[in-house]
Amino acid sequence: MATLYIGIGSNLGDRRANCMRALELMNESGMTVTTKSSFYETEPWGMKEQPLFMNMAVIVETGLSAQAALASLKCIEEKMGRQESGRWGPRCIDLDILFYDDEIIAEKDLRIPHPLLHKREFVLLPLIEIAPDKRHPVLLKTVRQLMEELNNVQHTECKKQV
Ligand code: PH2
Ligand code: MG
Ligand code: MG
Repeated sequence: MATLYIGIGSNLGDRRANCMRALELMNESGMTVTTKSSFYETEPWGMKEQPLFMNMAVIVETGLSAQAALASLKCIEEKMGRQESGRWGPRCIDLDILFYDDEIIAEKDLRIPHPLLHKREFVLLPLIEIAPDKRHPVLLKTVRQLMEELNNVQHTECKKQV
């Protein structure tokens, strides 16, 4: 079994319901969700002119390889009706692998750890809630340390939902 960390985002339709539906589909696809963060409503990063996102992060136990997990997550995105909207455009659901155990993978379609995770408050803030001491296998810093470093250079609005 491997431990997978996944970042979830949605900024179209019923954003919370979309995230919850994705969790159900993950549970049905060999990825057992064991821990989930709160929801955070976050300012769009990268491409500003789009609706606010709802973001969360989850920890999953799985027997799937990283490649198979990626294929299953893409399949869930498709099933939920995700349309092509460009690199950072609006989407009803986005499921990104952040870490897969301590593996480092650099393939054309699969890069783990997620290459931008340390630059994104909307990823680190939910992640810090569920895995503050998880160490980034390339940067060799914990999620908490990465968040502190990012806070020194950039701040984007992320509102924890109650
Ligand atoms: N996802 C993106 C681009 N920008 N901004 C926020 N706040 N949340 C996201 O999930 C997000 C984003 C591309 O996947
Ligand atoms: Mg993404
Ligand atoms: Mg994605």
